[in-house]
This record gives sequence, structure tokens and C-alpha cells, in this order.
Amino acid sequence: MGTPGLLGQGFWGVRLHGTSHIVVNNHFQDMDTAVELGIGQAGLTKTGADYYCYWPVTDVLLAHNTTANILTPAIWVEDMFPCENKASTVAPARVFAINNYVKNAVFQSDQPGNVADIRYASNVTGSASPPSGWTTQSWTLTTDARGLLRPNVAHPGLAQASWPTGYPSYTLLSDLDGQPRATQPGIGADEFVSGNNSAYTRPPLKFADVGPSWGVRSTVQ
Ligand SMILES: [Ca+2]
Repeated sequence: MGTPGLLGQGFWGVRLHGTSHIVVNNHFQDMDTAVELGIGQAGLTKTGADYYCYWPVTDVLLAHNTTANILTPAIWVEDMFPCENKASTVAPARVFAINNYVKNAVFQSDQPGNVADIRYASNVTGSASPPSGWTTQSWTLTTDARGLLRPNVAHPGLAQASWPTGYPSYTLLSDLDGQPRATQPGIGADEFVSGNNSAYTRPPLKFADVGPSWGVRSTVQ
């Protein structure tokens, strides 16, 4: 998922299986969870029923995402169901989370014994006692005309992003609105521009902007 990202309301956000994913500039708000990483299964082959099993999660970039009012922790490692008699035992590996803002709790694993390899840097959360690589800050977010919780002029995440060596390279050109990023970007999905943040050009879409709802069968004429 890239620019301009995802606005979700009501259910889950991004569920990942397999390898090589980029999740950048997404705004997750008022949902059950934001990013779900599955516990995968070993020894899968690209044949037969194995196609439908849960491929281990590897090589993921989670950068400049914002989550607000998420019911469960924003990053959730889920224990998957057995598939073709293969147990789910392979934890996510080489997941890089950087410059994200999580208003509520950060992390949960349903298989804490299979330790996920998630590397955090330059992230901010409003929750107490987060993992290493997260700084706890109290941000005041402002609800805009479309219901999005956005940073305001006083928010401390402005120009605070950093990209330490050792993290996957990514060229960050704009924010969730399509606004150009500052030379020194801010944390999260929204690059706040003092005085004209409401002049965004590509606001995220809501249910009323798209359709039909998932699970509702349309009649094709
Ligand atoms: Ca913006």
C-alpha cells in the first residue's frame, strides 16, 4: 500500500502473508486492528494445496503510517489455523517499522514463544512502555471535516522523522494527501503544512465515496 494510503473504518486494515511488502503513508482509524502479520508454515511448496496455506511473512517495510483509535494493538502477529496438517510456527522476519505514529497500543503476538523479528526505529506512540524504537509522546490530534484525526501546528512530530542506516531504502515523496513531504519529514502519514493543511488534494476515501460494501452482492445487468 503506498501513497495516498488507506483510511479504514470498522474492521481490519492490512493483513500480510508471504514476502516483500511495502506499507507506507496509510491512515488507520476507528478499526479493529491496523497491520496483521501472520505466523506462517514451514516447508510449503508452490504446488497443489500449499498455495492456499500461510506463507511466512518476510521483508516488510512499515513506514510513515498513522493509527488512531484502534481496538487492538496496531501491529498484531496472528496465530494462523493449521493448513494441510502443517502447523503455523514460522514467525515474521525482517519487518522494518520506521517513522510510524500509533496513538494506542503498539504490539501484540498470539504466539509470543515464536519471537517475531520486527525492527523499530524513530516511531512515536501515545501508549506507555512501548517496545524499543518507540518514543512515548502525547499528541493532540484535531478532527478535520472528514473525520480524520490529524496533527496540528503544535504537534511534536513535525520534522522528526529519521531513517537510520540498515533500514530498507524508500523514496518518500508525498504524504497521504499527495502533499509534498518536507525536506525533513514528520512522523506518521500526514505531512502537516502550517496554514494550509486543509488544502490537501487527495483526501482519503470513506465508505460513502466508494461501493458497494464488502459482502453485498451486486446485480449485474
Ligand atoms: Ca497533509
